[in-house]
Amino acid sequence: MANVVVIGAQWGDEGKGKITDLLSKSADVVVRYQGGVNAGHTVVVKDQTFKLHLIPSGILYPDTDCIIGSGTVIDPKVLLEELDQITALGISAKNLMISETAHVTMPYHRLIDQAAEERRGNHKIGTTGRGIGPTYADKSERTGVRIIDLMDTDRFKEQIRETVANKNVILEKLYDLPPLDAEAVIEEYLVYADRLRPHVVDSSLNIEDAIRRKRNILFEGAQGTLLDLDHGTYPYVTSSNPVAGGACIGAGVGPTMIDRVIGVAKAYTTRVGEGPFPTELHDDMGELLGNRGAEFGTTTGRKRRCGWFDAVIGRYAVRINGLDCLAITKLDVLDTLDEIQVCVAYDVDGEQRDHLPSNAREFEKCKPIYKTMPGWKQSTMECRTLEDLPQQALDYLKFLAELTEVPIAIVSLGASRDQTIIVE
Ligand code: 2SA
Ligand code: MG
Repeated sequence: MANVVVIGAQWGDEGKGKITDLLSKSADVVVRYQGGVNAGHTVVVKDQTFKLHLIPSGILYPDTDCIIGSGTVIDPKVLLEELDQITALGISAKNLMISETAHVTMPYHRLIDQAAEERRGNHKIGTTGRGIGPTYADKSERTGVRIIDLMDTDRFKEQIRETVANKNVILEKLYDLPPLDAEAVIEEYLVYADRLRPHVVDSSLNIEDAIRRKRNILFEGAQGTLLDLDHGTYPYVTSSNPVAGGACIGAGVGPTMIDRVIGVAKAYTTRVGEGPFPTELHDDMGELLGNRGAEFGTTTGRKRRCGWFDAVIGRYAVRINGLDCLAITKLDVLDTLDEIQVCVAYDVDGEQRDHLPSNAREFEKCKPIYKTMPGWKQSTMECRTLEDLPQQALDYLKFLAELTEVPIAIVSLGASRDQTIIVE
């Protein structure tokens, strides 16, 4: 398996959780490299459903080391709730490591995220309200609180007193919100600090050690390519780098250490939050995909917008991430359809466009050019090899591979581990 990066090739929720869970079986180390508790992975093992936000799904394997890397932002309250949830189910968290250089989401980040969204009115980004943007903003501004600061009680107290005083000006003057009590914040977070302490490490050393020992490392992306701060549909993006390159920065490894990049894409497309989405369906078909695919946000429960597969986005994801192959998930959601549409290019004022525009306003003008494929109208949920698939389903997959110019290595046909076809 070697060192593999798994990323979302669309707008997140592609089913990376399931794919990383499958690959974790052959991984010795799983690393989360960006994002925070905005992420949500649902993993189903033996009828038990796990909803994970920060902890890599590799935690379900007893011998796999799990690292929450330095490029992530950590809300300790949510992380500890997650730890309690998994330990209550009898899963050990002894292999969980947290990078000391990851940034900490504080109560003012959450408040500012939500207040700023409200203030945006019609220009909402549709954030998860989990404080992600403000935590990364403080990191960039060099006023952030890192895990290492949280571990140093005296320094933490000093830092929080100063920071809360500054944030209170924003909360009170800009958003008309009550100020925070720095001492209460300190008290709350020092309890979290004590619980997290046994997990805190200089994670780049652990990763280096794993590389030297030729252990298999899986870098697990959160969100998706089009939500990338630099390469997504800005400003309708998250504040981190979900693309494959983000793995190097957020884990602290050089690009020469990465052997393979796998992109996960749904057999159709979904998006949660605001922003352009050319193949979005506002009709019964959109409803049907949403219902059959159970398209609700793992973190916020928000209804996901649904539409057809968009090969322009697929090609873009291949380019930006250097994808070696695709994993196509939720193919079974299309099982009942007579016909399936695939967007092969865009039409902008009568002209064909084969590439994604960098400007969200221009992207809004893109109308999908569709190719219609016949449906297979039978269940694929029990298929375990390519040969088991109906011919139309094979043709559909073949067409997606042709359009994106990468092979399809994995096909997923349901939430459980066994509902999977491994092509290679
Ligand atoms: P934020 O909160 O600042 O990261 O929001 C900015 C944009 O990023 C989108 N975003 C997501 N999109 C899909 N899935 C995400 N995770 C959860 C899930 C979302 C949920 O797995 O379902 O439960 O609602 C995720 N996280 C961030 C967000 O919608 C904004 O468009
Ligand atoms: Mg998700």
